[in-house]
Amino acid sequence: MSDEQEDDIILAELDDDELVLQMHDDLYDGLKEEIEEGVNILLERGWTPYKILTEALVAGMKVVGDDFRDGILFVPEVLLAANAMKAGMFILKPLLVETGAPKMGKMVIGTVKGDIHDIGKNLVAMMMEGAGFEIRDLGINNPVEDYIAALEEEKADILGMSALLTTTMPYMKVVIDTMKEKGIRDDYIILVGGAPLNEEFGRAIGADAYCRDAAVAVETAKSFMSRKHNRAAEA
Ligand code: B1M
Repeated sequence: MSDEQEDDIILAELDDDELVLQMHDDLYDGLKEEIEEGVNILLERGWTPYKILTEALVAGMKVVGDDFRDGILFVPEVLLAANAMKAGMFILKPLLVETGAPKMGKMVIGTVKGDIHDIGKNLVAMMMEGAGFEIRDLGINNPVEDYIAALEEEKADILGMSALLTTTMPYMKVVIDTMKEKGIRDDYIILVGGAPLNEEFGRAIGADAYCRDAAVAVETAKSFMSRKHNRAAEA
């Protein structure tokens, strides 16, 4: 489509399906302001923040990922797309984060050493907060010492680790093994996630569970926390 034609598109005049497809295109092109506008329009039309996240933003990012893999997009373009995605998430965050909900437990979360991908991890943190968990977000590129220090400082219940690269996912095992050596592994529920992981990997490294996406992370965390509370009540 030519620039002139693109200028003609008025997002508010598109129906929902067209708007979502246009947002996928805008994410692909790294158009931050258009993504912000699209998110606001969908909110005004009564879409839930979660539906906007999954159908307009996460689904759009999948196309970016496929073309990045196939050498059609390169790092600078993907960074622009990531910034546009973050701008959309920024609008949705306060809407996903309920206020006054009883606290379900505390989670320390971070992307592992060597890895700077943080969109998925941020999404998990947002959804967990929305479900009533307290979150200490350690950001990206975390060595084992940072995870352990934060877990102890926060007296956390859950450790969440994210990795998006096949080269960084083995670091999760380094963290868990170090916790075992220190005799603190069983003090925490350990949840792991990220696109290249799967259940088998989660089991193999000794995590409590692999979480396919942010919604699964919330459900898994809730179920482990209720088991923990039941055990405490029985003791
Ligand atoms: Co990168 N990158 N990247 N990248 N990047 C991938 C991961 C890749 C699959 C692209 C591809 O080739 N198709 C590929 C990895 C290949 C591999 O390892 N086999 C790749 C590569 C190769 C690289 C570089 C090496 C490229 C280079 O420099 N040559 C480089 C590495 C830098 C580094 O980390 N050291 C790099 C850099 C980048 C950018 C900086 C440009 C940018 C990151 C920006 C940012 O995050 N701030 C980027 C991006 C954006 C991607 C893709 C396109 C999108 C990732 C994303 O945000 N997805 C990605 C392609 C892809 O994944 N298909 C790709 C959306 C997000 C919502 O999904 O993160 O999967 P995801 O999170 C989900 C679940 O996985 C789960 O829940 C989330 C929400 O539902 N989840 C958890 C995630 N973490 C969890 C933690 C939990 C629970 C669930 O804890 C409890």
